[in-house]
Amino acid sequence: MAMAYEKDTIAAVATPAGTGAVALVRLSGAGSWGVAEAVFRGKGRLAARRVVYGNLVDEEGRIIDDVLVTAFRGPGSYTGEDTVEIACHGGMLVTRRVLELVLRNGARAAEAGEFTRRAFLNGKLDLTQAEAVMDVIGAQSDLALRAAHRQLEGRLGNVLVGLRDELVEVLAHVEAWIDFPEEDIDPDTGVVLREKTVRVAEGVERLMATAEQGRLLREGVRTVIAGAPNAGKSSLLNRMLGFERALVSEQAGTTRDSIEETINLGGIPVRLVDTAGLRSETADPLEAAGMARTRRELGTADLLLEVVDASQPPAGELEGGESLPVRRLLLLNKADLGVDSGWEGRGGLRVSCRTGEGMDEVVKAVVELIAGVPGEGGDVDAAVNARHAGCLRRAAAALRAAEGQLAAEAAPEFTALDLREALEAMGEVTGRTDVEDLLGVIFARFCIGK
Ligand SMILES: Nc1nc2c(ncn2[C@@H]2O[C@H](COP(=O)(O)OP(=O)(O)O)[C@@H](O)[C@H]2O)c(=O)[nH]1
Ligand SMILES: [Mg+2]
Repeated sequence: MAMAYEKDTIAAVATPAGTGAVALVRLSGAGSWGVAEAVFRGKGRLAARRVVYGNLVDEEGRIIDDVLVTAFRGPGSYTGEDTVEIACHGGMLVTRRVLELVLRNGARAAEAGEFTRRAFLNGKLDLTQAEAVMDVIGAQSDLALRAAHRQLEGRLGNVLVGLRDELVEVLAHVEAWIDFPEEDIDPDTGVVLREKTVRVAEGVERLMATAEQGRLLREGVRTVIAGAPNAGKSSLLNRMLGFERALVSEQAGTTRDSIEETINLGGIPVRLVDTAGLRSETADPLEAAGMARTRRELGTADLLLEVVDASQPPAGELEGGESLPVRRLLLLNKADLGVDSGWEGRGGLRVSCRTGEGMDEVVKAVVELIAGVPGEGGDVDAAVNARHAGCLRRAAAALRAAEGQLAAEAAPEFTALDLREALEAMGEVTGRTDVEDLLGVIFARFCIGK
């Protein structure tokens, strides 16, 4: 693979700013070994994939730090270029001195994300994998991390490459009709091409459908706890958090403001929001403002935990109709006092925030609602992000249009336009748009017109 981007040598501190035992200064580019050799006095010379101990010295021969240096030869490195990693002591000052030293000796300060950008440009990663690097670093829960790792492995890219290859075959056939109109078109071929197009469209749409799950995994599930005053909403928040975060009182209307905390529920990041209780009327303007806020929270929630005092007969569910989230769970609280027979058949979970009864079931039910897999925290093969979803939506629309053209036996030029648009949109997801090359390969196999 051609080195598209080995012009200059970049350097950056790869570890977070702050004090630590060690810090890592990373160099990448054709000149990186040269830069390192200019400032390093080691017990032995740099060698690929070997760790060498020694000192970094400045232009006056003063020792800046003692370090471990690991060198890599491209393309067998993260960026695909020659790379050097300098592990120095993790003080803020010493780290800065090391970076300044390599910058004075021929390296340039890397821009944000430049190492990974080079890895992409040198064909080490596709775009989905490059994005997954950030997802792995930013992951806040096991499930999000697992999904990010799968994407880093290239699963999403592989699925897309498979779909794209199938589609390029279809396009090759359609373009053959355009290029060789005198060739007889096998009537069955049209049907087969249409079937293939539909198959690819379905694959793209399946990926698109994971976008919602991707968002929930990356950003967390906004979960609003709502219900009548005194139902036990604040008690539920405290129970789920495992400590007393919200004020609990037998006085109705204690919670006026929304309280938000993030917890890890079965591997899913869940943002719990405790709200002011909803009742039909109040004379207290502060409580009224709290209730208005609760309604707003409900409008943006991914999940609703509706808490009721089940020791009392039902007195009207949450109204609010269309503004309530689709995912909801009814919690029959205060089960320790006994559940009123009026709640039978409502399908709620019996819980007690006082004794902890039913809390495991709540966790299980929430995970199931979000991940769709009971118990084991879900198994997400691909969870596309918003950028992917945008490209995939365009691809799906173009594919469905192509399907229509094929069904109507329209002029192949129109079909080809739609198919190309779909391929381009799919290529944008991975950043690989080498359709012309692929067409060449397929045409070579085709032997059209002998
Ligand atoms: N017996 C019993 N009392 C509860 C339970 N959960 C909450 N409470 C009581 O109900 C009252 C209201 O609780 P709170 O969490 O402040 O309700 P909120 O207004 O919905 O936030 C408090 O006195 C709690 O101690 C429960 O499961 N069982
Ligand atoms: Mg409360």
